[in-house]
Amino acid sequence: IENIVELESNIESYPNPGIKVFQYGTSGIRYNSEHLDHVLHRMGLLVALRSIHLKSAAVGLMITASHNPQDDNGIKLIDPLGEMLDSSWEVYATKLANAPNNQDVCAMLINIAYENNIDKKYIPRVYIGRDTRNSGKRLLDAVLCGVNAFNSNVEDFGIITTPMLHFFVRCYNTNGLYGQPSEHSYYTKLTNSFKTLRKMANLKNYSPVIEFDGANGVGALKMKDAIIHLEETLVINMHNDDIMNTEKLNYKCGADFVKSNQCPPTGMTIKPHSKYVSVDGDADRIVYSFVDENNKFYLLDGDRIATLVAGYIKDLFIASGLDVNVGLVQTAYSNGNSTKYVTDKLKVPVACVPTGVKYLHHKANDYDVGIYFEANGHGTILFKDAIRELIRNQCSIEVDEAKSLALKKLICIMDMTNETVGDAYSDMLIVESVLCERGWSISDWYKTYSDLPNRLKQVTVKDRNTFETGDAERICLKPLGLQEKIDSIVLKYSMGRSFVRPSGTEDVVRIYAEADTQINADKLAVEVATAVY
Ligand code: 16G
Ligand code: ZN
Repeated sequence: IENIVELESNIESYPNPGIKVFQYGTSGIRYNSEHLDHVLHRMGLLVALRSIHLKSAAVGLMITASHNPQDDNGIKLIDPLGEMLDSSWEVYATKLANAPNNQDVCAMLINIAYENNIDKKYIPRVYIGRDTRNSGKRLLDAVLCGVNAFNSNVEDFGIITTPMLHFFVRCYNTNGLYGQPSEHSYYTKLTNSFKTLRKMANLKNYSPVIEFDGANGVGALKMKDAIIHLEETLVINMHNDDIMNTEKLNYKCGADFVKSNQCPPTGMTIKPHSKYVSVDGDADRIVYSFVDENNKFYLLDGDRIATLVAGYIKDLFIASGLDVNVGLVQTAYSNGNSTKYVTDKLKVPVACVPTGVKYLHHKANDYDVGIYFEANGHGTILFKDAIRELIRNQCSIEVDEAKSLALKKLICIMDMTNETVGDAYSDMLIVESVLCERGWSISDWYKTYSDLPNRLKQVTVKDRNTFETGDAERICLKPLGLQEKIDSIVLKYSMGRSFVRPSGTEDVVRIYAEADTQINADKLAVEVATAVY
């Protein structure tokens, strides 16, 4: 840091009004956009410093509040391989966001530089993107002011999806091996492998028609661009694509609405047995759904996608003759029957970790091929570098036709996957590939296993920090005695399971319950909620 006076005057442009205490949580910082200017400015400063620390590697800053309402906004910071910000720096982010006055911000930055032995000779490189929210442009200016305090190389990609920005960051830092940091490269990489695989696929009951619910956000905008690349493979009918009226963003539509309310998105006509795809406000989550001839609603959420993908990949490896360890990572929210199906039927090992993508992502790295999905529709597939190489090498020398075909298909799946983070577009291509390969309609997919009836509830408590969980959130350690109460309640229910955890994003405690019937799941949730009060 050359010039403290300059830095101080930069910091003065965005003082902290001191209205709210922020926390860099499981998915960055999110709040009503009115109060975020100083936070985004400081995140601009921090991300530039992070890049200097990482010797000019590109780091990413995404301005988004995902599935939250239009009035909110927020930030997600991205590390060089497209992964989420390292947790030691999350602590800095929280401290900086809350520093009361300008001198504190300046002192903190100097302290971070000192603690990390940061060598100021490196010029930072910062990649920026934002979703469709109205406040995005104003907050971008705040970010730019912060980033430019360090004379950074800045690339503003404008309105893009969160997973696109993750992808671009990784592309830059891996010298083009993963693709180029451009939308064109992103679409061609993912879509070309999709089209190649499609040429090898089976059709039968499969239908290429998709009714796309864009949540009136960036997912819709980008799907319109993608359609050109998908010609002759998918028929995508666009709905909820009104990005001009931003109050419609995520409103009664999109992946979070459909998953949370277990009902079809509004804003479109729902026809029996059509295939509905809903994404969220920054297009990192996806769920499928349909209704039958009696208008009964069926949801195919992250658990379903995970089981579909795990089964397919496992089969491809068996067919390829390669002995590779494929595993699935879930959270406590995953439906008990999905876990059972994957373990007993697919014979794929399942790990359970606490809620939050970074925990799933981390755990997935333990397998040669790690598939992870949260029930809410956020997930991807991770291939170890060595496995990637093994597949490609084996494919180039394989003489057995069936094995060679399986290897080619695996390569297509690898190239279609955005491994940096959950990506609705990439996930959709993967799901469509597997469905087509299997020759399945959406109801065929649904028939693979049946979900246990379940219920989510939340209760407002005085202090959610008095709740502490263990064993990947499946047991409640504090308050003392609560778990014993939950155990004795659960015992009364056939197939009963329930857990309680403090939310990482809101001031509430969440309760999940599942049992043999919907009535019982509801009752169980109520009983456990009563024990929590
Ligand atoms: C965040 C997480 C999401 C998780 C949710 C749980 C990321 C990118 N996002 O949105 O994965 O499901 O929090 O929220 O990690 P809760 O703690 O309020 O239940
Ligand atoms: Zn999202």
